[in-house]
Amino acid sequence: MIEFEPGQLQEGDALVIVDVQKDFLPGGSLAVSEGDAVVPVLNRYIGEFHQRGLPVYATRDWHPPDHCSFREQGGIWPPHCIAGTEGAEYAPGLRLPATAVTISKATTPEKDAYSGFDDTDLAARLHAVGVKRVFVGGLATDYCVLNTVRDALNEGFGVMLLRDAVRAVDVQPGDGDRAEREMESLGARPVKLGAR
Ligand code: VGL
Ligand code: ZN
Repeated sequence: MIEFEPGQLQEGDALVIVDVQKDFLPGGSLAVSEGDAVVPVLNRYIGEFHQRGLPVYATRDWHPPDHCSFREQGGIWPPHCIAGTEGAEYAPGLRLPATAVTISKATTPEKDAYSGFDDTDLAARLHAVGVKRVFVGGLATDYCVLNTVRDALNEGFGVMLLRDAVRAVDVQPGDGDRAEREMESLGARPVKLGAR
């Protein structure tokens, strides 16, 4: 993993925070083990980006109540992140700046979507403001982070994976580790922000 100094952040960099929502935290309906541990780490990243005038994006899983990914409807997940419910709120303590852009995703009942780029305007928004490189962290490593990173690379962005700011669902043990290796093999660089 590469230690990345905050001073190396530059114009064209953006922070993309994936699905840091209550339902993915311990106690939530689709809890990610240690999911809450990403919050203070991301707050530090948010501060470094915001302070430099670099844009911050936050995706959120924003499902209709009858989303196809829910077990009751034959899907594989317990109902989670239903639009407008408490479980879909951002993690308490996540200090998103007022200028952060929210990207709601997976809003179509009959279509599953893990990536923040899937049927959203995230790519267009990033390109429109000259973003070249995205720093990605959040939940969960093996689903929405993985798919968001894959699409970011396909869209031509450089991708830095914030290794200390992700956690995995690990439906099968090792899923998170495998996802990290896959992201690296596709071209994402695993980094963490060093001390200033
Ligand atoms: C996610 C499972 C179901 C995620 C979303 O944000 O990684 N995982 N829906
Ligand atoms: Zn979901």
